[in-house]
Amino acid sequence: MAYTSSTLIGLPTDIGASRLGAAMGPDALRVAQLGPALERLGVQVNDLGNLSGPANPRGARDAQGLRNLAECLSWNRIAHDAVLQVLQQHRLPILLGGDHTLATGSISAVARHCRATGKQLRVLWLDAHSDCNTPESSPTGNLHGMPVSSLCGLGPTELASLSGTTPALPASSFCQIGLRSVDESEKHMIRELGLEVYDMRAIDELGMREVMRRALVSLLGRNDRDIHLHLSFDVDFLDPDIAPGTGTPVRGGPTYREAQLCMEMIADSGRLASLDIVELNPALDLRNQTAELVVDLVQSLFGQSTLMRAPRGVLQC
Ligand code: EXY
Ligand code: MN
Ligand code: MN
Ligand code: MN
Repeated sequence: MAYTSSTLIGLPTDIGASRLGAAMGPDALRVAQLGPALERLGVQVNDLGNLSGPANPRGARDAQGLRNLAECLSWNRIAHDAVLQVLQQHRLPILLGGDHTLATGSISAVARHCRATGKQLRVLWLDAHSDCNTPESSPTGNLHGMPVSSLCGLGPTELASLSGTTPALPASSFCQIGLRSVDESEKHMIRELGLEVYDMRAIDELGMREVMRRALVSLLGRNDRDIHLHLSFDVDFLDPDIAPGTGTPVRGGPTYREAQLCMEMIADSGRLASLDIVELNPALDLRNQTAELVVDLVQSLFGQSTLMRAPRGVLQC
């Protein structure tokens, strides 16, 4: 790993979602022993606890068609500032959401940090959804369906400009994996932005190993000091049979073994430098099994393997 020190940032909000409950995500991950699990792998962990922000007013859609924009903006500023501060301390931030709106703030901070340090940013977006609606196209007005377009400069202006530039990063930095619920408007947006997408059909046809090899190949052979790999992990990426604790489940997602391989191959790249864990909804979970599964997968992401492996930075395929 490039980083042996990590900071957990709890952001307890469901401001961007329709269903309540993701606000309890950070504590469910602590109950599932996320910090101690990382410490067992030799990572030094610091937990900032849960940061505070505005309550969820459960607002109706405004004139722009958005719900809770002001509160979303506050939460994303909090996410941005916390993630930036952790990066400046040369630690690996782990954002504990909270809904996926928070990735706007988190990735805006990562983009700002990469600009300041001359690094190239790659964002892996694990999700059942593409999250690239705009205020004009969104069928729901929920801001957790818009972070990718916001980061690409097409969302609400206040969110799109959080990183200090608009867009925060080029659309070509993104790679989306696991998609299986994409609105018609988003299909056009994916094409317009030229997003690199491996949907579930690609995983079925190519296998997770080849999908991850393609997703990571551009990072290899480069000095890891020049690369920043950010993982935005929406829990609804996982098949709901193994991960029921999420607000927008979609059947037909990656199995336990596919998800493990995905995390292991990211670990093997040796480039992971920041992480969002979002959309865990303990109110919909069964005995915290989804949180426990996420902790299990994050251990693989931080290098846990059954046998001794080759040095990091060597993709095993
Ligand atoms: N595409 C739908 C919308 O824009 O409302 C559903 C979005 C769900 C987003 C979840 C978090 O990934
Ligand atoms: Mn740094
Ligand atoms: Mn999402
Ligand atoms: Mn999703």
